[in-house]
Amino acid sequence: MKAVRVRTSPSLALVKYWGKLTRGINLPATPSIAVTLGGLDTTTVVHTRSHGQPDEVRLAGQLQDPARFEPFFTELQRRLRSELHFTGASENSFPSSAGLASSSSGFSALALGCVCLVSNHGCITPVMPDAELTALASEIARVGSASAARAVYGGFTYLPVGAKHAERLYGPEHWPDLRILVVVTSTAPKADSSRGAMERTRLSSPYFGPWVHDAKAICAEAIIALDRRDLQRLGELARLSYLRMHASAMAAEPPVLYWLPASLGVIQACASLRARGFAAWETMDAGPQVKVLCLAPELDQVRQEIADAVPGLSFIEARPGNDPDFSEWHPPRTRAV
Ligand code: 2P0
Repeated sequence: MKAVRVRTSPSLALVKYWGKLTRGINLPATPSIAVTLGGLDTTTVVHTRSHGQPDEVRLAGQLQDPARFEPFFTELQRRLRSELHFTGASENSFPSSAGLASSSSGFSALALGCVCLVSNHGCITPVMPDAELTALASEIARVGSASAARAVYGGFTYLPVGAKHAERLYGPEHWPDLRILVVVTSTAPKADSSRGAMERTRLSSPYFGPWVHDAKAICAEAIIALDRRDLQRLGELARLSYLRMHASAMAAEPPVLYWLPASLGVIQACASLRARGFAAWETMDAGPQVKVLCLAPELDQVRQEIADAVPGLSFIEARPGNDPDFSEWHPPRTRAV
């Protein structure tokens, strides 16, 4: 097999990773737990390259900056003890670089595809790498983007402080009626990359230390709430986590401010829904979109009330996603004229 198609979904943190340790590459300073967003897809076709050709990545046909991928491919060669080079061609079913965690699904698909090609060399049918190889793919994906370490798994995941790879907490069957309503307030690519913004927060925000200090206790309690499928408590902890992350980021110099007026409108609409007894718990990442945790029977009403409260939004409905899937890829046949 020389090419494989891998589908992954982005990893939405319920408790946030924001900030890196000063040693290693992309080792998180805070622990995170996440749900993989089934319903948002990244599909990446990965090929091995002929000898002497460099690694190359395209997103929606556009060649990506090789410098962004260099540490990832260096780690890949080192960990797989392989001199192979690869090309990856990726498409997202959702807006890229807009705070919807496209780097998590992008790097996880690329890492899984490369691991699959190396480990399946000579085989015909691509399969999900075994647990050990998936952990290895998670470790390699982390060097591309720390959140990508989580996106090699479906369901619910955990990335501890300083961890090289993520762990699976539960598959999607743990909480089948959980829904995540992705509320898109803007599809414009963000001006402040999450990588630069979190480093600026670490270096200049007086609140970075307290944010890191609190994060472990929030995460430990959130793991218990997730285990119990206790949306009320998980929602409260998710809210603490995203607001403390953003509070520390806003206090950086220069400030990191991802929120738009519409983002705040959605936050207020969720508070109003909760005041009327609905479970609607919002969270935000490195962008202006708001993601709302709710339960399947209330999803339509939650969406309608948010749409009525804030004009101009669009919505994507997600649920705990499945594990990545793999299929063999063949080049399209060119017809003789
Ligand atoms: C997360 N985010 O836990 C947090 C919450 C955004 C807010 O991980 O520098 O693209 O490549 O490791 O993973 C987004 O940052 O950053 C992110 P790098 P990444 O999902």
